[in-house]
Amino acid sequence: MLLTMLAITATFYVGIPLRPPSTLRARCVIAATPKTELDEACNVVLTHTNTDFDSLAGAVALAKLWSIERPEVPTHVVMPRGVNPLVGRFLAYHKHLLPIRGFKTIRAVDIGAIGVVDTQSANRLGPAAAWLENASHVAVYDHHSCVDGDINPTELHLEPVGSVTTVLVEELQKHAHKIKLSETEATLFALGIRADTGALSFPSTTPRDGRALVYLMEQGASQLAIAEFGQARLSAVQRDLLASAMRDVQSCEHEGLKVGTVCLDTGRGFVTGMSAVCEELLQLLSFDALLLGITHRNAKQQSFLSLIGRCSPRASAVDLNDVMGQPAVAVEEVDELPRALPNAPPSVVAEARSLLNRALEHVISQVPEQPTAEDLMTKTVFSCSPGDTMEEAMKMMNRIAKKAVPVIDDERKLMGMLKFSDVVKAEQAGKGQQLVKVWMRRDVVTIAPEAKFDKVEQLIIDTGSGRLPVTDENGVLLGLVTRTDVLRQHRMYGRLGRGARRVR
Ligand SMILES: [Mn+2]
Repeated sequence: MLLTMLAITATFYVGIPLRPPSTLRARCVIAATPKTELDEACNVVLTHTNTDFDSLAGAVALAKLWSIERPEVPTHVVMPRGVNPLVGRFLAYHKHLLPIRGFKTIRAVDIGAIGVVDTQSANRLGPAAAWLENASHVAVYDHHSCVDGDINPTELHLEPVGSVTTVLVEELQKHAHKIKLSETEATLFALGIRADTGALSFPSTTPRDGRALVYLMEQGASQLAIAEFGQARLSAVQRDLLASAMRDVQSCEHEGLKVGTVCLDTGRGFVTGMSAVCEELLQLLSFDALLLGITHRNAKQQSFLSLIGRCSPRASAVDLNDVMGQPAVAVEEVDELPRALPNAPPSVVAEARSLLNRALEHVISQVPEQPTAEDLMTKTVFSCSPGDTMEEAMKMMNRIAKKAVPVIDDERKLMGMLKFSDVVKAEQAGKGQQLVKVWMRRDVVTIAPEAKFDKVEQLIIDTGSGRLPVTDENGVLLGLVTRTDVLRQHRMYGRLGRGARRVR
């Protein structure tokens, strides 16, 4: 069946790009192997496969650290299999300035100590995993907690920071009197920290990452080089695929989140850097969650599907690891064929779409139901009556420190809103004895108690009033939803507890 033709590979977040057939890559490496550098005792620091900036920077930093901690033999940095496109571009300009050696140029018997950075799993070391058995000493530096590593290290440095480079820069900083960083090193380390912390914006970022970045700037990290090499640039092929994706993406709303799915076909083999395309699409079309499926074929015309998922901070409840981790089990009939994929056989298109739909259902099942206006609102609301004088209203509003209060009649029916600025105006004009009903604003936007959070949020943002009265079908005031309630729902601020309601 078709199913055997399709393999699922999952990448998520600043994704792990899929690798091209390894045979091709291996052939290149063998051809480039110099024979003269063999037979030399050394230490080795390994990045993980598909090396990203954090693992390369961490590895170079550890090699630098070992140049003073283990000075007897040289320490080489080895990237066991493949680098991501950003790192590839950086290396094209800087490789000669870094202590990098090809995997094939090192004999296992020559290796003393091995350093592993940015992972605790042997299967992320590609062919270099075999070296671990011979090593006299294995040091692991990582920042991923909650992973079950299968490397049994002699020393483990596991720190809850945003990037592993931060841990090693802190170590180097302790030896600042002995070793100076080159501009290239400071720049690479800064790129490592920026990549894994989203330039200090990801939730996993800590003050330690910020301090390490400041230190690297002081050590001469080049802001120009960071701007040049830290930014993904779409290739012509990536741009074409992005254009197709923008045309064909299907979008749905679920519990206030905009979720998109799109299936693309490369028309040929694997295309690197599709996670950058996914990211661009998410930003350009303001999706909260986006699933991108890409079909491609190998030299034997076997079809593959790569799935990439990205989420905005609003979709924090979605766990893409969980979605992508699902096995590609039985595929049932597909009722609707997408317009995209002109180059792929229809059967592959249908199967890819079906797998994508399954992933979409999984994402949707993870999104919690939104709270309603009734869930969000404050029920104990200060109010005044239409018959109160402006002077009385002013005294009350000064006491409770509110910028506006609802005006309700004896049956709690909402008559209007009274603004503090109007109260002040009345006072200044000597009209403090006039009644509230003369001054109150009658054109008030209200919301029903069953309205969902996204509607409430949109109204609060659009009206700019900062508070929205919740009324029943008879116009009776039930409560108020405020900006603070909206912010609290987004959980951006840890200290926005109940006390924060007092903010004017
Ligand atoms: Mn990392």
